[in-house]
Amino acid sequence: MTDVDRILAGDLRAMARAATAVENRTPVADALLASLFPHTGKAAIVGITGPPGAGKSTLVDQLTRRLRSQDKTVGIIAVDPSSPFSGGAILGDRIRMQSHHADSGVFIRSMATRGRMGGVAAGTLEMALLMDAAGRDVVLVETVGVGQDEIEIARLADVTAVVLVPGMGDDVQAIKAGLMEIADVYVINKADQAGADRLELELKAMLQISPRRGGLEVPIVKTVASEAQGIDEVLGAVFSIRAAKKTDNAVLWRLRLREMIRERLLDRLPLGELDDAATEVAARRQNPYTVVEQWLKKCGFA
Ligand SMILES: Nc1nc2c(ncn2[C@@H]2O[C@H](COP(=O)(O)OP(=O)(O)OP(=O)(O)O)[C@@H](O)[C@H]2O)c(=O)[nH]1
Ligand SMILES: [Mg+2]
Repeated sequence: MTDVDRILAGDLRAMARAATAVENRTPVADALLASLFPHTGKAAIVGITGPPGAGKSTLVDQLTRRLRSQDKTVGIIAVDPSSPFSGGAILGDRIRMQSHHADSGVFIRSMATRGRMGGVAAGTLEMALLMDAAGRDVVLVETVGVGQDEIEIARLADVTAVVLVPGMGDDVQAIKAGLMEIADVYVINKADQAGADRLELELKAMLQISPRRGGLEVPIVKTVASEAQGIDEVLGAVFSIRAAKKTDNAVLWRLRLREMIRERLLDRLPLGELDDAATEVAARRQNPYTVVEQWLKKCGFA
């Protein structure tokens, strides 16, 4: 039996080996993923994003419980934006997710972005595809919506849920425009706290002024994730959106292919050679446009 066969059969140890190869971006990973690819496209890949502390991990945990009670297998990818110097976030998630560790129906991996913009999407997509090929019914991808990463997540997820909480100051105005653009469904978590109704009204008003492109309705679901309230409603919304969005696949793949190319180029190109030039540019002895142009030429892009 090859590793590909083992993964297709859902073998956890083979999956874990492959996941490590994907994390380390070894050539083995690409070969493996190429063989697995024809077997992907079945899992529901769901992005869960939103501001720090909104309750994303709690929601992922509850969604997982509910899915498991329906006998669905789950993959969880926690994308950790923290730098190697402040890697606290991941630990909290790991501890919270430990309740699933004895359950072979839940496969959990975290991906560190290590501060690399754009780096998250390719590796995370590949991790999701690995779980998809291994027969996971649903893959939940948690990212913190603080920068570019959540936009990247929308490119790899079939459905993106943006988790918001009441009392975010000027509420809707305070929410990053980027988060608003990618939401297929809004989850107002911590609905046990004051201001949930107001936030819902503001979101509805905002959606009326600027509806989602493509004309799909963007549902708003209120949850108290810590009390397992609203979980079925979130799942219901996610699965109906996924069914409605299916035709978007070519559009998604166009974005994904661009991202994969960007990622592989960054891996292969001698970026280190730019270090000296960076010093020169910072001192205004060279201009960045000429530096980039010359470097691209040197790399074979005439
Ligand atoms: N009151 C209330 N607290 C909640 C609810 N959901 C989660 N929490 C709490 O909010 C805190 C943050 O929850 P997490 O699930 O870690 O939030 P997160 O969005 O994953 O946080 P980061 O990954 O660090 O960005 C925890 O103390 C949870 O117990 C809720 O519905 N109501
Ligand atoms: Mg979290």
